[in-house]
Amino acid sequence: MSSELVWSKLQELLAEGLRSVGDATDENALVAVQKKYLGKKGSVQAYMQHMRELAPEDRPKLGALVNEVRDKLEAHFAAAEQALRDAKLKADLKLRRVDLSLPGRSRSRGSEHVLQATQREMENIFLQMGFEIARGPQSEWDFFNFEALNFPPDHPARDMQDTLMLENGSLLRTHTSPVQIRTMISYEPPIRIIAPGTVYRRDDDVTHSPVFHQIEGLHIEKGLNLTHLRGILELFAKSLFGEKTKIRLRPSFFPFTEPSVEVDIACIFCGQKGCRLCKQTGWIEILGAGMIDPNVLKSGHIDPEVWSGWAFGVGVERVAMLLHGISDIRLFFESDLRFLKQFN
Ligand code: 2NL
Repeated sequence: MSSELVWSKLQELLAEGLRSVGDATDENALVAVQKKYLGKKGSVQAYMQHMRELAPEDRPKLGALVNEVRDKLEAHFAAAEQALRDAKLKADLKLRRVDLSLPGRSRSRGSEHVLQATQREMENIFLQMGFEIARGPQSEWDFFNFEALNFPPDHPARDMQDTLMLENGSLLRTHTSPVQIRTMISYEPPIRIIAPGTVYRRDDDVTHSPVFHQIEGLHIEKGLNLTHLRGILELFAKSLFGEKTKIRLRPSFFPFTEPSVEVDIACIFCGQKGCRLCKQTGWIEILGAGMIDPNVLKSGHIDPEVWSGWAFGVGVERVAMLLHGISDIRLFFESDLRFLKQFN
């Protein structure tokens, strides 16, 4: 074959290929055409077979021509492929009825639970005063929950009626005092800690929940007395309920403190005129406290002849109920968004 003939045949092949591309109406047809002309055994490549028939000086020219035809066809294929894809997308979009002007579905962000917020607020007051936060297990041994705290063996709190017992002989802590005992054993005084956390009792009514939260505080140092307790707890009450809040101490009893006191705040609802919430007394009880019983210090490996200390316990639910005027403790645990959203 002469180089002129090869040249004109290649031009014909190019024209034919371009026409076939134009005739292909879908992607499958286009791929078939592509294979026919540009595949390894395609008709463009087949022209290389004629190389040997040409004069040596014409051979590079043939190679260049074949490449040129191939490039042109390839460009055409790519353009046709893109055009098919665009047409398909357009047809697809025409079928859809998407109203892009509709507002999106919003997902609400979670927020802190009112109890968590109250606990954090109380923690911060003590952190500012230099107390540290201590934590411990929620399932405890009788020793840390009762024995080390000077509960006599027949104390009613140790009864199954009041405490949730576990099968391995441990129990669900009824207060966070065990954390304080563990801290006393593990650290040298002076000690200034608070132990916030979940506690459990067999108790269930509008003001008692079987699961509730408590913050206990412990201050052990040389020469502490009730005035130190009073000073810190007064500052705590003022920070929580307002600068003008007055407190009073009433004698009470706990197995782990001696003397023991109940701390009241002047009624924040009626200004001490007497109302339903303070039961006409003008005072509302917020926490229990006292000087740590020497027996309890000994349980914590601390010498009561050298060190003295005071401790307190306050209910997180009780404080949150007072701060927000909530009358039923169960609302905290029902996860009803109509209730929870009021505190955001
Ligand atoms: C209350 C009363 C109180 C304590 C808790 C305590 C802990 C140790 C030693 C001595 Cl390790 N005391 N804690 C003291 C007095 C009262 O809680 O009514 N809480 C809601």
